[in-house]
Amino acid sequence: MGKDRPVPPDLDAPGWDRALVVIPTYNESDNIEAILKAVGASVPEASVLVVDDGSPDGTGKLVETAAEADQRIHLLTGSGKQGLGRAYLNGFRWGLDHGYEYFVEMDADFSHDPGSIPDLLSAAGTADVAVGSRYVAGGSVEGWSKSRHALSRGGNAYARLVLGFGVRDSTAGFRCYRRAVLEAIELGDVRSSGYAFQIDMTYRAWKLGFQVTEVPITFRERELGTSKMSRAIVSEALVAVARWAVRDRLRGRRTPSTRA
Ligand SMILES: Nc1nc2c(ncn2[C@@H]2O[C@H](COP(=O)(O)OP(=O)(O)O)[C@@H](O)[C@H]2O)c(=O)[nH]1
Ligand SMILES: [Mg+2]
Repeated sequence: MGKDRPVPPDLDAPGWDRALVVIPTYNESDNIEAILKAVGASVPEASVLVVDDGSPDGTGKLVETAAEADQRIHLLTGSGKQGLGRAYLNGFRWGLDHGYEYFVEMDADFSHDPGSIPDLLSAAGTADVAVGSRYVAGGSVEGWSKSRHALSRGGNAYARLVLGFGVRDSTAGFRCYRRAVLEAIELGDVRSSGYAFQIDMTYRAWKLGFQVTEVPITFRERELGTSKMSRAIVSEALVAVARWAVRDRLRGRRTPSTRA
């Protein structure tokens, strides 16, 4: 067989016009217009849903204006700052109701390169969850101090060890879920926010037997706006991981179910 023979398109595979990029925002007026443009340039066929918690800096207004000019841009407004987890859960429900197949999570602050979205979508086309990973070969972080790096690496090693999955960057906020995963997870049971939310969703997908794959990405610390990361968010994750591990050990359920 000639190796130049074109690969026939998989007609059953849903196209990226059924991809929804969900971006949670709180006070991202310095970044939001540019990130919307960059996402549109990287995956023109995808839709974008910004989940803004009524940012006092007017982020929501900027999104409204962008949405008037581009029908692929949507805004969901939360009532007050409710955290990253709540924003994503509301965004996922909106996307499930609107028939999307691929759900990309990304930050508004350019820490996640919109140019990597196609890599995540491609990987999610064969796996169920594609995690944009800093900690697999080819992945990296730019702009972090040694101590910030150690916190992230340590937290990830801890989650992997305690929960028993193989994912090296379970706190990553740049990822893509297939619709089936979000339908299978009881979204109403998910209470965590911050980094705990990302670990929680990874652990739930893995326990349900979905394939979680990691795609190398470069994470860059933000240049504009301010981080909402706090000591409370880190503590929430550390405590939650221990609690889930103890609960599942008591129930004798620590290995993934097998999916056909
Ligand atoms: N809707 C919403 N978005 C949030 C909230 N907290 C953070 N974000 C957004 O989540 C993304 C990541 O937050 P960031 O502060 O950059 O966290 P860091 O990267 O861990 O420092 C950014 O797009 C934020 O604007 C929140 O309470 N509600
Ligand atoms: Mg950030």
